[in-house]
Formats: sequence, C-alpha cells, structure tokens
Amino acid sequence: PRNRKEFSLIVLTNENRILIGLKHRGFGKGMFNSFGGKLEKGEDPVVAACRELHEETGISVTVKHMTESKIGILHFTFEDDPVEMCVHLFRVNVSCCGHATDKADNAASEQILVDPLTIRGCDEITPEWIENFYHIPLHNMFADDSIWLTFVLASKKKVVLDGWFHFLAGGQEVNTIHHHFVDI
Ligand code: 6U4
Ligand code: NA
Ligand code: NA
Repeated sequence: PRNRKEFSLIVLTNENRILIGLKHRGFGKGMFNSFGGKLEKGEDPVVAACRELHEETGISVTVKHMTESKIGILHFTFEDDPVEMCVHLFRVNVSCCGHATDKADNAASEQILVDPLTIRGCDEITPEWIENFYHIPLHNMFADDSIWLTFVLASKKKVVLDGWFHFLAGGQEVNTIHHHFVDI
C-alpha cells in the first residue's frame, strides 16, 4: 500500500551480550536501537538487512545466513502520522574470535566469526556492546523494545514474532494492538 514504509532490523548478539547502536541522526536520534534501515526501491528485506548491518557495524553476514535469521515482522502505526512502518526482523548471533565465553565446539559452518576489533560504526550510529541482557538501556529505546526485544532475548529457542504497535502522539507511549510471539 501507498502509506507503508518497509525496513529491516537486526538484533545482533554474541551469547549473552547484545550490540546496540546509539543513533546520531534520523529516526530515533539520541536513542539506542538495533541496526537497520529502509529498504531501497525493490530491495529484498534480507538483502537490506545484510547491507544495513554492514553499513552500521562492519559485520558481514551472507544472504543465506540472514535468510535463516528472520524471526518475524513488527508493524508500527502512529496517531500523528498516517504512514505505517513494516519492519522485517532478524536475529543474528555471532561468535567473537578471542572471546573467552565462546564455545570452541560450536564450530558449525553456519557460525559467523567476528573480530570485535573490526566492529565500527558510521556517521549515523555508534555500536556498543551491552555485556548482559539485564543492562539494556530500555528507558532510552523505542517503547516497544521492552515488549518484544526482552522476549526475543529471554527465549532459548527459535522465536517467531508478529507484533502490532500503535504509538500515541509524541511517540513516547505505545499501545500493543496485538502480538503473537511463539517459541518453536
Ligand atoms: P537513512 O538515514 O535514510 O539512510 P535508514 O538507516 O535507511 O536511514 P532509519 O535510520 O530511519 O533508516 O531506520 C530506522 C530503523 O529503526 C529501522 O531499522 C527500523 C527501526 N525502527 C523503527 N521503529 C522502531 C521501533 N519502534 N522499535 C525498534 N526499531 C524501530 O526497535
Ligand atoms: Na539505519
Ligand atoms: Na538506509
């Protein structure tokens, strides 16, 4: 539909750590968020996820791996804006070379090995590791993250999300219209 904009969003973890980004401009400026952005015209959500993750962190993930990392869709509507946001959601867990907590036996071909020293931001966003899921700055993130991100990180199994959130004017308060989160 005309009034819908599509995005990809990637939750990036390394075991019990999460990499989030402080936004310096654009939507969510001054707040922490996961990585991602708008789909280019005709672009596949998976390809956009790979592109945005690389632009914003320097981390490369193959299209195949990103395809397998899709965990759902979030929809956002706004009291003060007719444009609906449709966000394709991915969860990527990486292994950091040299990081003591990573299990050496997890050497499947699917593993994404990242050298933490190569992680870098861009003019738009500065990535930062949060060492423990309990320390995520939810007070300085979009209000819906408290609902779905905590569910994703708490789950030991693969999850599928379908979330609908409506932001009241001002953008501080969110109403959950509907969500269907399942562990599979
Ligand atoms: P430009 O500057 O045009 O290149 P771009 O990086 O393409 O921007 P941007 O920064 O507007 O797009 O993307 C916003 C990102 O924030 C997308 O990945 C979607 C995500 N996002 C939008 N609303 C969100 C929300 N309520 N909660 C959340 N992520 C949200 O966790
Ligand atoms: Na972005
Ligand atoms: Na972009």
